[in-house]
Amino acid sequence: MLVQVITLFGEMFSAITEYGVTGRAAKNGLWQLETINPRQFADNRLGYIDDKPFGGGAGMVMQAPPIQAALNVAFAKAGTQKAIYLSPQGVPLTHDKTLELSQQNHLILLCGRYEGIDERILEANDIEEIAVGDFVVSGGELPAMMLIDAVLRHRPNVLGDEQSAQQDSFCRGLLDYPHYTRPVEFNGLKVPDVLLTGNHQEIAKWRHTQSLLRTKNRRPDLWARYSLNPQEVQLLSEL
Ligand code: 9D3
Repeated sequence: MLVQVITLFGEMFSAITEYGVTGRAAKNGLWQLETINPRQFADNRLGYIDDKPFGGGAGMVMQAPPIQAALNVAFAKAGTQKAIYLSPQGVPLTHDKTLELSQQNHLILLCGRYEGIDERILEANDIEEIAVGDFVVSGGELPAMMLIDAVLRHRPNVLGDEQSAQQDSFCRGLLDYPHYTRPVEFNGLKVPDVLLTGNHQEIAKWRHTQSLLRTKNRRPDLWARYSLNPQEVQLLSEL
């Protein structure tokens, strides 16, 4: 998968090209990152690509021409005209969306800084706006890295055989159960007895129940959409 990112801060992306699961996947040739700095298309020697907003107000806006030039470079290489703009005004990123994007062989991501980009970029191109949550961060780079990481987890051979994206709890619509490892006692706190019994069926039931209870208590939004099967109704009735 070729991921092209239009950003003023390409160096930040070493977080995903050099570390962890995504870093290993890059080393194994499962994906590659290319960053395009719109500064190289600035109309001035200093590389400024931002200007004051028409209509006034605080902050600066990224100018359309250098962004369009960067997009055109990416479009030509990818052979597609679709791009994603990471933006606080976007549709929130979901598990389903990351799965859909993982089917593509190219991704083109556009990261804003300052107050964002000139709106005409969005009017003139086939661009999807995606946000990562209802909170504010300082630019599109961290959200883009979250998206890339989440997408790559769905690609073949990115996760080891132990793990798999299908085991990730969100694809079942429930939160994960709690995990424990040695020592058996820590700060006077013991590992739940059932996990020490070796009874795999009872352990699976306990974990499933924990997932249900956590989802119900912490994520009423997920719980409302979740439909319990008869076995799960039984598990909850046993409490
Ligand atoms: C005063 C209006 N603010 C918009 C909510 C200004 C503003 C804040 C943060 C403009 C741009 C940004 C930078 N944020 C992102 O680029 C961003 C983001 C986010 O802040 N939250 C959730 N998802 C995303 S994706 C990109």
